[in-house]
Amino acid sequence: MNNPVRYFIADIHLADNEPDGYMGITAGFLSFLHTLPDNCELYILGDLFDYWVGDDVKTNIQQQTALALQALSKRHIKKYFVHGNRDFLLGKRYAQQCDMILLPEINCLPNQEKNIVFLHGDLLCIDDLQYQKFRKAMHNRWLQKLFLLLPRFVRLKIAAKLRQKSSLHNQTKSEFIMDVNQQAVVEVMIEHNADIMVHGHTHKPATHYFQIEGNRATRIVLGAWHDGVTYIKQEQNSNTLALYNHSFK
Ligand code: LP5
Ligand code: MN
Repeated sequence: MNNPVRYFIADIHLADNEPDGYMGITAGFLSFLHTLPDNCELYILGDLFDYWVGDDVKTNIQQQTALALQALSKRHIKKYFVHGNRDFLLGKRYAQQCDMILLPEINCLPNQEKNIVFLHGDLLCIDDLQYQKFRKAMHNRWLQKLFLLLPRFVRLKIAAKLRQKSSLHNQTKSEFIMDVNQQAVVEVMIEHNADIMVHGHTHKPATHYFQIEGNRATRIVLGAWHDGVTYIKQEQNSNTLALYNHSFK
């Protein structure tokens, strides 16, 4: 193997409204960035922000995060971003500000004989028919263009309404419905010739082992950052990935 140290994170849900002086997600995230070794790669698998209504809405958290990510470039740390269901509108302009590369929905990294496939994870929740319908609508290019033309305060109001509706809907959905569908997992892994899958979204950090066509397969799920730091690390020149969870210091 010949790979740099790699980190995968997702579902940080950065927001502006954290109380002052509270050692919460923002502080925890910024100190995590400081601990990254020089020359590593950081893969952000979506929902970096709690919601995103356009690159032109410049909030403190957006600015602070861009500066922190941009600063990593001085230490030759490469950043990659996959959109989540909360920040799918994060655009090229902001990515440039952070000096991070925007990636498609599903991506592969070569690893030994097979690939590591990584994605946000919402695509795999196919039993949640309501959500998949909603997702399809949200990903309509024209609707997105129209939304981005709206005044900022209107966009923020719509986002707040959608968040409220989502929380309400989630209370009525079963854990099973909101989790990934195993058949969808297997299909994506076969299509991308992968024996390891990494994703977030479900907020259920765990490592799952199973078989695909008689061969061992692994799915590693990243946690959300509400309770602490959670990431997957691939050591330099190693083909294994490990999940780490610890509380904010
Ligand atoms: O996000 P989370 O964890 O709560 O739940 C997700 C799914 N919900 C969402 C919605 C997001 O939270 C809202 C994001 C706002 C982004 C910014 C606005 C950009 C608008 C752009 C317009 C082009 O993704 C949730 C899943 C859950 O994950 C688990 O997978 O279940 O899905 C839903 O809650 C969808 C509902 O089932 C159906 C949605 C009903 C919406 C009703 C529309 C009301 C319109 C009001 C507009 C003013
Ligand atoms: Mn998500």
